[in-house]
Amino acid sequence: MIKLYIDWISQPSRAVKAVLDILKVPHEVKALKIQFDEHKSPEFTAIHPLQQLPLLQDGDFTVAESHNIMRYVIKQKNIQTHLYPLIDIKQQTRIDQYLDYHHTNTRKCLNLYHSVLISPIKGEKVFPEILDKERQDVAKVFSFFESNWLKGKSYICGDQLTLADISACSEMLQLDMIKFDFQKYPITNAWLHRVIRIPEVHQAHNVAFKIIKKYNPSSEFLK
Ligand SMILES: N[C@@H](CCC(=O)N[C@@H](CS)C(=O)NCC(=O)O)C(=O)O
Repeated sequence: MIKLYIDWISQPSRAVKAVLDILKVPHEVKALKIQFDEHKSPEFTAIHPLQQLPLLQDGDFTVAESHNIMRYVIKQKNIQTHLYPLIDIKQQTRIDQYLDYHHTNTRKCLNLYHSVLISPIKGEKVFPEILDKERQDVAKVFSFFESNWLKGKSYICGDQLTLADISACSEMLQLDMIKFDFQKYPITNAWLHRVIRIPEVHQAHNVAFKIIKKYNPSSEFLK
């Protein structure tokens, strides 16, 4: 059976887990804790020298990179799904366009989350000018969601849920742990609520919700 190595607090890990669950692909979860350097163990390093999660193992074939893992499973198992339609090259290309954008744009949410929540826990100094820049980066991402990715559409690539939404939702929701004001971006906020209500996506965020409950108990996403 496919093995999926994840950390529940890792945004790309949660996104892959939700996709495998939606597609009902049998798999065994191997949960590691980055916090305790479990992804740097000799055993894990032997299968993935980059020491990053998520990782998928299909027999002796190893697949890294969250978006690549999602596409691999769909192509390998020839799954017909609107998440990434194998028969529609143009829609695939649209989805890939977002997924490529994600790494160097939406993923910047991670930096702000890290500076606000993780750095103080670790005793790391956060420079105000860096924090300012991270806030600006996130504001730019959210503004672009309002004005472009979600403009006139229910989902990033049209009227149906795709891999793009699941990846983006997992990344952006991490900001709920630092009480980000999602209501400043009403279109994006409504879309986030729509995506997180999907049972498999919600379930993949169980651990994230525990952290949200701790740091942001009045979060709208807990209701
Ligand atoms: N582009 C990668 C990003 C993977 C990534 O950054 N994973 C983080 C967790 S969210 C990780 O493994 N960090 C551990 C480390 O770099 O030491 C993907 O989409 O899978």
